[in-house]
Amino acid sequence: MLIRNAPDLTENDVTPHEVYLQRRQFMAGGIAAGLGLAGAATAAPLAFKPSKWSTTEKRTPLDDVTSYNNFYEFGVDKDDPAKNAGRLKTQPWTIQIEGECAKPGRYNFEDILKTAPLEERIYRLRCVEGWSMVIPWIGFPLAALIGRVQPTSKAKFVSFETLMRPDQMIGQRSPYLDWPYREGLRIDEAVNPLTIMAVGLYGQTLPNQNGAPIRLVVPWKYGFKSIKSVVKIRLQETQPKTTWQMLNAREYGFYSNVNPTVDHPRWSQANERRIGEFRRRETLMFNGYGDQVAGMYRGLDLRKFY
Ligand SMILES: Nc1nc2c(c(=O)[nH]1)N[C@H]1C(S)=C(S)[C@@H](COP(=O)(O)O)O[C@H]1N2
Ligand SMILES: [Mo]
Repeated sequence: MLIRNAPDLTENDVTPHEVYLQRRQFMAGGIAAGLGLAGAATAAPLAFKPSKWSTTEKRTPLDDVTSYNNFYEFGVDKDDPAKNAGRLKTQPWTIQIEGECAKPGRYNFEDILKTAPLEERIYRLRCVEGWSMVIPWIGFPLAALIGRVQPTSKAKFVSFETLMRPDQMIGQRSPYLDWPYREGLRIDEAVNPLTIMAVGLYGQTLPNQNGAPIRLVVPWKYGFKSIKSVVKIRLQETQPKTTWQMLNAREYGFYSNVNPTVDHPRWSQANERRIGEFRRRETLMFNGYGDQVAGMYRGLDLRKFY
């Protein structure tokens, strides 16, 4: 793995999250994957109700939502997940829920689906790299799942892990990230009504490249917080380590709230390109969800806790 410093960069070099790797090593994995099953897993329709939390903004076309992705387990380029995620087996699937709760255990996906009625949540997603989309997710509040396992008073944070399966996730054969992918939230963020576990989009089960069969969606934070293909959730007293923070703590903090006034050390966060649009838009504080979430950060210095 090779991480270059800012002065060596040209615009063409600005690849996802500035992670660089030895191209040749990676290409070898790509060829192997090409022999496997490419393409999307079969999508199935889902029943859901609308939600008052949905934006009325124009939705990003399904084609863009499924073909322009970050999912480093399948490669670092935007088209890699669509090309390589088809070989991931998402059945059977379980989530291990552990730590500070009365009902820890291994919950299977079908059981987790019964946690709460499915809703459509049309949310903006703002990637830290400067692009955004509007995605009609189908999911249920994470608060409902956390409620089910009865957290103890020591549950101050929630940590999440993605599946580790290098034979099906070719990116995991290279150590450019410290696998498995990890994320975390404060407990109040986790149970905020905007925070959902998504199991579908555009009315159907999730395509593999979007994090099948179940992933987190936290719409007021940069996209990388919304961890895909979750297999482990832990309630804990201490703040968890997260993948991007472990890679570069100066550039990626634990909070990662969308904030146009705090630049990434190497680029501005003041505006963004909505996928499918030409003119850049102004980025909104908390990605436009301030009315629902700003109260959680009252008194917190958002320059320090970025
Ligand atoms: N496990 C895992 N989750 C992940 C990522 C990843 O590489 N691995 N990428 C993140 C980033 S950077 C973004 S912007 C969103 C993209 O979600 P989408 O592809 O569904 O739009 O997923 C996030 N979740
Ligand atoms: Mo991202």
